[in-house]
Amino acid sequence: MSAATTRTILHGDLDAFFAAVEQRDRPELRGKPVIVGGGGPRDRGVVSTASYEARVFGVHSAMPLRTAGALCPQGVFLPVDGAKYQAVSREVMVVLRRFTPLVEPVSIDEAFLDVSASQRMFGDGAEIGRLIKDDVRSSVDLTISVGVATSKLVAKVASDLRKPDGLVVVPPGDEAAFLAPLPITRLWGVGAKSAEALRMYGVRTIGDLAALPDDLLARRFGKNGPMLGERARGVDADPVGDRDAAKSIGHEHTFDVDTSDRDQIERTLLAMSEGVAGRLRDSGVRASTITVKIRDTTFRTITRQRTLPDSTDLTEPIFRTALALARPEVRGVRIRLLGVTASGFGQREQLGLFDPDDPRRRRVVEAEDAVRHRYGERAITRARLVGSRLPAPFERDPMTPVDPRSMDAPDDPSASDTAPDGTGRDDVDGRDRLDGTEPGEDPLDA
Ligand code: DCP
Ligand code: MG
Repeated sequence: MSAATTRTILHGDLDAFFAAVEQRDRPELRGKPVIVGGGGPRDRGVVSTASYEARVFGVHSAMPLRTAGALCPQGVFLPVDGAKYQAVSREVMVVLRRFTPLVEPVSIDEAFLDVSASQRMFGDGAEIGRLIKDDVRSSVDLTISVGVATSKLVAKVASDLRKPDGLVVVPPGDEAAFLAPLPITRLWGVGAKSAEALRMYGVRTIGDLAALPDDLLARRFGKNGPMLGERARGVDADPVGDRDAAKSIGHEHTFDVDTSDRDQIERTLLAMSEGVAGRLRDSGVRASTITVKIRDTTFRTITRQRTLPDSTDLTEPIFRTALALARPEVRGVRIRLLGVTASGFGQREQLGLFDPDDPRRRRVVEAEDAVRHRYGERAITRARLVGSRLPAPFERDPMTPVDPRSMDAPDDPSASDTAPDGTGRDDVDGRDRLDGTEPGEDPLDA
């Protein structure tokens, strides 16, 4: 690879994130097996995460809490404090942005960084990895494992290899040799189904996969097959920040029956504004532009947009703006579909020199977010929305995007983009969920 195309990519992933935050905040829990998720060892939910002390007993994420209780009866079981972890996550992302503007958060506790252009200022990839680890420790008192490589794919595998508190550097040119001895399941995007299918060809390690002929891979895995082979050889040109697709966050609703009822229209706008504001807060961004979309019974579709004087992540200004935009357009018209979208994002931290919002109001909103994260989107409902039968918000949160490069076997239902419950949210590996319940299970149903 020529110097011009050699990139330096870091992947950072916090260690036992939820449990580590709890151990940080309650020093008496340090060194103890801590299990975060649901209500406790008799709860029907699942483990969100376990401290490394608890992992020794075989406890891991997504395991039923009752199983964890049986394996580790001396474990300290704690509920999920989603709002707290989101806040810590944002602080960590701010630390990462000190080293490069090219930061791509992948989930609540991990991100890719392209530091190719930062090396003159901070040193080489390994040095930046060390600096990040030191900075995360001194800023938020947590450990982060870091992988350094020439691609996102290899950096991600590297960060996972020496957890906790790892730093693994893969020099340019060593990618294929580094990956070769590792089990195939370490390769990002190879799920259980693909691993099973590959086992039929005698593939156990990434090196075994790299040696398979492309035409065989194409026959078995379709158009993604040859890409699988390339990735096994450590080839991955995907740029950092490329899927910062969250340039906007929006909700749409199609009425069961087209309506001109003003109250129903306004309640729908309120519900969608609320959903959009919650997603903005979860993502740590504020939006400065609000767009409404209106489709009438004849399918005529218009959009109306307005830029706010101050960017926001709160329901009220979004709803007020949506209402002002929609009101003149919906009068006397039968409406089929409504949408509310927020765009023009800035990071909350970067805008946060002074907070234009009432601090008490913000505390209330944060408390609501905590309940929403724990019990689901519908747990807090404004009086005006009761009985409005609106669908749960369906848009993704940019902090926890689905890996769009997931290349599971075509017959693997987990490779589908749409969750079985039709919400479009990625619950496949539970990363999107903060409440420690089973996918599709209603936490209030316990
Ligand atoms: N999480 C969850 N349910 C899962 C997986 C994860 O709720 N099935 C949450 C809890 C984790 C956090 O996401 O703390 C980050 O996920 P990781 O996979 O990075 O796991 P950890 O950070 O806990 O541990 P590790 O040290 O292996 O990264
Ligand atoms: Mg982690």
